Amino acid sequence: MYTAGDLRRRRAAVRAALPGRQPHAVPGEARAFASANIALVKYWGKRDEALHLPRTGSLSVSLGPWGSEATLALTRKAAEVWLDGEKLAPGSSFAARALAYLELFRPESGENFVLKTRNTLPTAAGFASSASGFAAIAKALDALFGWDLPERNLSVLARLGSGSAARSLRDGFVEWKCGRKADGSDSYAVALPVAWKTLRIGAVVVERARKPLSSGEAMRRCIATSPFMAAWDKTVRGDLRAAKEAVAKRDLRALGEVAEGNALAMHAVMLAARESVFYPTGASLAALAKVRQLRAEGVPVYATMDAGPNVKLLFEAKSESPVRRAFPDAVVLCPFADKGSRR
Ligand code: 2P0
Repeated sequence: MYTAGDLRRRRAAVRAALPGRQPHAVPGEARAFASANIALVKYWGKRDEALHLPRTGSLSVSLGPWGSEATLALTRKAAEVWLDGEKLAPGSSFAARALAYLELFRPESGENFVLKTRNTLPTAAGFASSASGFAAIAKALDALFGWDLPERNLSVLARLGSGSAARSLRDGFVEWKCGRKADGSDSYAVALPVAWKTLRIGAVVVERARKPLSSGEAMRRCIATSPFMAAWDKTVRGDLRAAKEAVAKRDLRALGEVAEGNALAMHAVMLAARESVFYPTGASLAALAKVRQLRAEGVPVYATMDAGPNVKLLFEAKSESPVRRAFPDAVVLCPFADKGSRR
């Protein structure tokens, strides 16, 4: 997956994020939880593949109690990866990715990891779990080895697992800073100090099958072939400013317009790639049309989509009834629900 040079750079990034600390043989196990997140201004494109460094900043909202839990322990036997109570074959895609990541943190004394992950995301909601999964693993490493790392360093470590995992260490609104440095030490996420209790996220699942093309692959193709990539980078910078302003004012209309426009612009970048990447299905487009219809009827609801066909809705508590009537199967999440109430 990574060249020898990439691996050296990844190891150097890990060492830099662990000042005065290192992995060492420890008894026992450590458990940690991280929330999933939905990008309102998307991360789409890397400037550095090995370190998962983005071309632009991005902004997300955390899903609070919905995410992933990771439990880590060391063993003298073979490494193991478990997902939701099932032991995965080492070659399966999540196990291979997780083990390649954990390899960066093996103690010099040679122990392997036993990783058990569990998702608290409602499976019916169709959210991706790689962001919360890798953020939970980074937190569990911190707890297992007793590092007590600053959050910024943890965000850097999570990013080396999956880019969007950098944003999954904090609750609420989170900005992942693009950074400028080649080693990525200034590309980490920070929380915005805004609580918005009435904000709701609706998940409209139109397809459960795995996506045919990974987002990493799709990003690469867009960078190599999409004529809209340069316009995308510029669009994101403006959207990021506007979205932060809207969040500070808790202005759903302003935030919704930016988030919906940003998501569709990202899909336009993909549509223009050669060969085109097109994740939405007819059912996704029908859901988007329904969102517009609701807005025309005076219900402030906005849509966003990631690298897949499912649609996520953004609205406030006061619009919950008409939104639920229009999307009876939607799973409605409260990102600012009190911790613990919905685990
Ligand atoms: C995001 N996505 O900002 C964007 C929007 C998908 C669409 O981050 O290759 O799994 O591990 O850095 O984080 C999905 O990409 O990619 C993603 P890698 P990741 O949420």
